[in-house]
Amino acid sequence: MTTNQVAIVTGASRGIGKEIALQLAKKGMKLSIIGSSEDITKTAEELKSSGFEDVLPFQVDVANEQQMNEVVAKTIAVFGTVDILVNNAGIGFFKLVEETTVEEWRKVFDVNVQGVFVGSKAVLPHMKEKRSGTIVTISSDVGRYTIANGSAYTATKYAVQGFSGSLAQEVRDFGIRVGTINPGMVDTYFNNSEQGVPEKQDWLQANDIAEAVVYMASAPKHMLVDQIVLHPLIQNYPIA
Ligand code: NJP
Repeated sequence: MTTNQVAIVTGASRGIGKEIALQLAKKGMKLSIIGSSEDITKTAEELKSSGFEDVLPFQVDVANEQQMNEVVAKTIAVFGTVDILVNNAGIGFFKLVEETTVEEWRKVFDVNVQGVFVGSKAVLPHMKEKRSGTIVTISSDVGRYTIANGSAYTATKYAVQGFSGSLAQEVRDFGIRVGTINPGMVDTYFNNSEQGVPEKQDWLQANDIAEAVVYMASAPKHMLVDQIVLHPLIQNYPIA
């Protein structure tokens, strides 16, 4: 990864995405950061007050194709290019199938799956034209194995794995790398929880995921890091 590269990070208002934005800024990258709430402006202000001037905030919904196309167009107009897209925005809830409503099912698919499709589709023409680019999607450990009480969320992350694998093969001849990061439990605000509470002190930290993104994006051009799987040591999960 060289300085002066340009990244778009979705879901950067808080949690993992905010830390990814900070770590990429520290590497000298110019950033467009996306969130659906006003909090995205606060994140941009925090980054700027830490000395990272090249940050554009966008309060948009990742599932909205027109809005995401506008983000990419504005990023290219201001910063000149897009080198890296981090599809991080995501939501989750954990319920029995019969307690899950169709509205909840649609919403989680809109953000977690359509958001990844729309964001990736928006950057592809530019990346194909310049014959380089990296698309990193924050998937989940439950994109690799199933859990009870999480059917909708788990289904979205399996969908994201299928999408990313297929896209990786579609664009490798254009010098574009597509990979996923599959974390276990991470201390964030996910699923309406609190970040930094004592119960989560042994979980993965947002910075652990941000460092994996930096590794994936800064790999030598001839190398594709397909997938990074990481769990907290305390998490009991099936090891393949
Ligand atoms: O969650 P949280 P994480 N359009 O709630 C944004 C995956 N993951 O950091 O919309 C645009 O702290 C929201 O901003 P705002 C997970 O599936 C996590 O943990 O302004 N942005 C906020 O910045 C997800 O893909 C764990 O409120 C939207 C961010 O998304 C990723 O990690 C485990 C949006 C969510 O921050 C980041 O989640 C795992 C929209 N429509 C995978 N909707 C874990 N934490 O344990 C939400 O395996 N956002």
